[in-house]
Amino acid sequence: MKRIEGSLIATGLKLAVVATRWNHFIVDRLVEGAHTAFLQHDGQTDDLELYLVPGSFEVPLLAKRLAESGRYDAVVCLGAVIRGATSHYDFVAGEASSGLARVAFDTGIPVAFGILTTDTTEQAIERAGTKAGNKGAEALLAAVEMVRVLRQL
Ligand code: INI
Repeated sequence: MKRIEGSLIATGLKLAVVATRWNHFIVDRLVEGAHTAFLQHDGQTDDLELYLVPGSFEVPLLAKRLAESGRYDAVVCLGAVIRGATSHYDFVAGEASSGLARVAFDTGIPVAFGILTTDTTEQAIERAGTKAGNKGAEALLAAVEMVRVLRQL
Protein backbone atom coordinates (compact mmCIF):
# COMPACT_ATOMS: atom_id res chain seq x y z
CA MET A 1 0.00 0.00 0.00
CA LYS A 2 1.27 3.48 -0.77
CA ARG A 3 1.45 5.54 2.37
CA ILE A 4 1.09 9.34 2.25
CA GLU A 5 1.97 11.41 5.27
CA GLY A 6 3.31 14.82 6.09
CA SER A 7 6.84 15.39 7.31
CA LEU A 8 7.63 17.51 10.36
CA ILE A 9 10.15 19.65 8.50
CA ALA A 10 9.32 23.31 9.10
CA THR A 11 11.96 24.67 6.71
CA GLY A 12 10.55 27.58 4.71
CA LEU A 13 7.12 27.52 6.36
CA LYS A 14 5.57 30.74 7.63
CA LEU A 15 3.21 30.26 10.56
CA ALA A 16 1.01 32.52 12.65
CA VAL A 17 0.50 31.82 16.33
CA VAL A 18 -2.61 33.23 18.02
CA ALA A 19 -2.36 33.24 21.81
CA THR A 20 -4.65 34.50 24.56
CA ARG A 21 -3.88 36.92 27.38
CA TRP A 22 -6.35 34.95 29.53
CA ASN A 23 -4.39 32.49 31.68
CA HIS A 24 -1.20 33.97 30.23
CA PHE A 25 0.99 32.29 32.87
CA ILE A 26 0.02 28.99 31.23
CA VAL A 27 -0.38 30.16 27.64
CA ASP A 28 3.09 31.75 27.66
CA ARG A 29 4.50 28.26 28.26
CA LEU A 30 2.53 26.95 25.28
CA VAL A 31 3.94 29.76 23.12
CA GLU A 32 7.47 28.89 24.25
CA GLY A 33 6.82 25.22 23.46
CA ALA A 34 5.58 26.10 19.97
CA HIS A 35 8.54 28.40 19.31
CA THR A 36 11.07 25.79 20.47
CA ALA A 37 9.43 23.04 18.41
CA PHE A 38 9.48 25.30 15.32
CA LEU A 39 13.22 25.93 15.71
CA GLN A 40 13.94 22.27 16.48
CA HIS A 41 12.22 21.31 13.24
CA ASP A 42 14.29 23.74 11.21
CA GLY A 43 11.92 26.72 11.09
CA GLN A 44 13.36 30.25 11.03
CA THR A 45 12.43 32.38 14.04
CA ASP A 46 11.30 35.29 11.79
CA ASP A 47 8.85 32.96 10.05
CA LEU A 48 6.84 32.52 13.26
CA GLU A 49 4.64 35.51 14.10
CA LEU A 50 2.76 35.88 17.38
CA TYR A 51 -0.64 37.59 17.66
CA LEU A 52 -2.37 38.18 20.99
CA VAL A 53 -6.10 38.25 21.72
CA PRO A 54 -8.01 38.74 24.99
CA GLY A 55 -9.46 35.24 25.43
CA SER A 56 -10.17 31.93 23.72
CA PHE A 57 -13.57 33.17 22.54
CA GLU A 58 -11.77 35.78 20.38
CA VAL A 59 -9.31 33.34 18.79
CA PRO A 60 -11.43 32.12 15.83
CA LEU A 61 -12.03 35.59 14.36
CA LEU A 62 -8.35 36.50 14.26
CA ALA A 63 -7.46 32.99 13.07
CA LYS A 64 -9.91 33.44 10.20
CA ARG A 65 -8.40 36.77 9.15
CA LEU A 66 -4.88 35.35 9.32
CA ALA A 67 -5.85 32.25 7.34
CA GLU A 68 -7.54 34.41 4.69
CA SER A 69 -4.58 36.81 4.47
CA GLY A 70 -2.53 34.48 2.29
CA ARG A 71 0.55 35.31 4.39
CA TYR A 72 0.68 32.08 6.36
CA ASP A 73 0.91 28.37 5.63
CA ALA A 74 -0.95 27.55 8.86
CA VAL A 75 -2.33 29.12 12.02
CA VAL A 76 -1.50 27.71 15.46
CA CYS A 77 -3.99 28.66 18.19
CA LEU A 78 -2.98 28.58 21.84
CA GLY A 79 -5.03 29.21 24.97
CA ALA A 80 -6.38 27.66 28.14
CA VAL A 81 -9.99 27.38 29.24
CA ILE A 82 -10.23 26.10 32.77
CA ARG A 83 -13.57 24.82 34.05
CA GLY A 84 -12.96 25.73 37.67
CA ALA A 85 -12.30 29.34 36.70
CA THR A 86 -15.51 30.09 34.84
CA SER A 87 -19.20 29.41 34.79
CA HIS A 88 -19.25 29.83 31.02
CA TYR A 89 -16.54 27.24 30.34
CA ASP A 90 -18.72 25.24 27.95
CA PHE A 91 -19.58 28.28 25.85
CA VAL A 92 -16.02 29.59 25.60
CA ALA A 93 -14.45 26.16 24.94
CA GLY A 94 -17.22 25.13 22.54
CA GLU A 95 -17.11 28.31 20.49
CA ALA A 96 -13.32 28.21 20.31
CA SER A 97 -13.18 24.61 19.07
CA SER A 98 -16.09 24.75 16.63
CA GLY A 99 -14.99 28.19 15.40
CA LEU A 100 -11.48 26.98 14.64
CA ALA A 101 -12.69 23.82 12.91
CA ARG A 102 -14.83 26.05 10.71
CA VAL A 103 -11.93 28.36 9.89
CA ALA A 104 -9.88 25.40 8.68
CA PHE A 105 -12.75 23.99 6.61
CA ASP A 106 -13.74 27.35 5.14
CA THR A 107 -10.25 28.57 4.26
CA GLY A 108 -8.42 25.30 3.52
CA ILE A 109 -5.54 26.52 5.69
CA PRO A 110 -4.48 24.19 8.51
CA VAL A 111 -5.50 25.50 11.92
CA ALA A 112 -4.06 23.76 14.97
CA PHE A 113 -6.15 23.59 18.14
CA GLY A 114 -3.74 24.16 20.99
CA ILE A 115 -6.33 25.50 23.40
CA LEU A 116 -6.24 23.53 26.64
CA THR A 117 -9.66 22.64 28.04
CA THR A 118 -9.23 21.33 31.55
CA ASP A 119 -11.11 20.99 34.83
CA THR A 120 -8.33 22.48 36.93
CA THR A 121 -5.40 24.87 36.72
CA GLU A 122 -3.12 22.02 37.75
CA GLN A 123 -4.19 19.93 34.75
CA ALA A 124 -3.49 22.88 32.48
CA ILE A 125 -0.01 23.36 33.97
CA GLU A 126 0.70 19.65 33.43
CA ARG A 127 -0.02 20.08 29.71
CA ALA A 128 2.05 23.25 29.40
CA GLY A 129 5.50 21.77 29.64
CA THR A 130 5.53 19.91 32.95
CA LYS A 131 4.15 16.37 33.45
CA ALA A 132 2.16 15.78 30.30
CA GLY A 133 4.27 17.36 27.57
CA ASN A 134 3.68 20.72 25.96
CA LYS A 135 0.49 21.05 23.92
CA GLY A 136 1.84 24.20 22.28
CA ALA A 137 4.66 22.17 20.75
CA GLU A 138 2.21 19.44 19.73
CA ALA A 139 -0.10 21.96 18.06
CA LEU A 140 2.80 23.52 16.15
CA LEU A 141 3.90 20.13 14.86
CA ALA A 142 0.34 19.18 13.93
CA ALA A 143 0.19 22.34 11.81
CA VAL A 144 3.49 21.53 10.07
CA GLU A 145 2.38 17.97 9.37
CA MET A 146 -0.92 19.15 7.91
CA VAL A 147 0.79 21.67 5.62
CA ARG A 148 3.12 18.94 4.39
CA VAL A 149 0.47 16.29 3.82
CA LEU A 150 -1.83 18.73 2.01
CA ARG A 151 1.04 19.66 -0.30
CA GLN A 152 1.23 16.09 -1.46
CA LEU A 153 -2.23 16.19 -3.03
N1 INI B 1 -11.06 32.84 28.22
C1 INI B 1 -10.07 31.93 28.21
O1 INI B 1 -9.29 31.89 27.24
N2 INI B 1 -9.94 31.04 29.23
C2 INI B 1 -10.79 31.03 30.29
O2 INI B 1 -10.61 30.18 31.21
C3 INI B 1 -11.82 32.01 30.35
N3 INI B 1 -12.71 32.07 31.48
O3 INI B 1 -12.44 31.41 32.49
O4 INI B 1 -13.71 32.79 31.44
C4 INI B 1 -11.94 32.91 29.27
N4 INI B 1 -12.92 33.85 29.25
C5 INI B 1 -12.86 35.03 28.42
C6 INI B 1 -13.46 34.82 27.03
O5 INI B 1 -12.60 34.01 26.24
C7 INI B 1 -13.65 36.15 26.32
O6 INI B 1 -12.39 36.80 26.23
C8 INI B 1 -14.64 37.08 27.02
O7 INI B 1 -15.87 36.42 27.25
C9 INI B 1 -14.89 38.35 26.18
O8 INI B 1 -15.46 38.02 24.91
